[in-house]
Amino acid sequence: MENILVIGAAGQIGSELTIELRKIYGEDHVFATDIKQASKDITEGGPFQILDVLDDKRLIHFVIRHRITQIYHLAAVLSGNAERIPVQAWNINMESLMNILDLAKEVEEIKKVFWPSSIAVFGPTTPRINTPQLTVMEPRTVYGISKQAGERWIEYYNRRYKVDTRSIRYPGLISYKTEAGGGTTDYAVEIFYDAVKSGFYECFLSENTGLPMLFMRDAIKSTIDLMEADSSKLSIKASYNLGGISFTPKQLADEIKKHIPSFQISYKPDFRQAIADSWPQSIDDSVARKDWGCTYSYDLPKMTEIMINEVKKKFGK
Ligand code: AKB
Repeated sequence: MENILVIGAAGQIGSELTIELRKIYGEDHVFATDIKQASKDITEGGPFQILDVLDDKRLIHFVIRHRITQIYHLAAVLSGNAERIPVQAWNINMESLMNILDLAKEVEEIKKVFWPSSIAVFGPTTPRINTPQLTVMEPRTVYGISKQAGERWIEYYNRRYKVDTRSIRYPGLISYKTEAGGGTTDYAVEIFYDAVKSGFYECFLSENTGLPMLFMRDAIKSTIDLMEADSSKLSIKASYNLGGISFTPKQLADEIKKHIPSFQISYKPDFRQAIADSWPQSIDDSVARKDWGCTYSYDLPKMTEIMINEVKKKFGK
């Protein structure tokens, strides 16, 4: 029997992943935690507790008491926010990961650990089109540096201590349940809220900034598929590239206009433009496809239609 701990369950990925994991493993077997209160469907749909991943003593107590067998550690300071508090962001992102890795090394019951990496591990010297799995990685952001170092650490614990770590380099994630917070790809979520609420969006990236993105349903499915894959098939011990769909703000705005013809967009790039310009425009995920059969179901038109309908429902429109 699996007992699963989700750290960061109130966040953009955690709030949807927790619900899917509860469908698979049973609501009493998926323990949601966060440093902030989660939404009702998380707190009422199964066990939820306020827990700080940096508090290693409470963490180990929790893991032993609930006989945890798998950990999804999703808590992190994202790219935009991390640039505002670089040292603090580094400490939070790295200390939390090291706590989890040490825990998984010490507690025999813990069989698998999932930790998200990001396209932020790449930098301006990386090939930007169809970025390969193995390539130059010279990230310019503190978030990217923490993800790159994290990848090396999870691989180290995997090889040296046989901790079964699994990871995906997420592109920008698009979802309607919980808004993103502090990332560079967040424009692709905010745009839907503003399009529905006011019919206007001021984008903090320029119109032709291409970035890889992924609809949350595909991200959740990929995450669970990777965690359920036979470990002998996984050739990558660091983190898998995931491509999803690549588009620019202008292409997304044009797609939104098909549903809301009066929608208007203007462009006022801020400090996040330099971050986006250092990231890939599209990703080669052939290794993930080969190793564990990664596939996607949502393209730009399908994702846009669902986002608009769901955000409209949220605002009673
Ligand atoms: C961010 O923009 O910081 C994140 C990411 C790509 O990891 N969404």
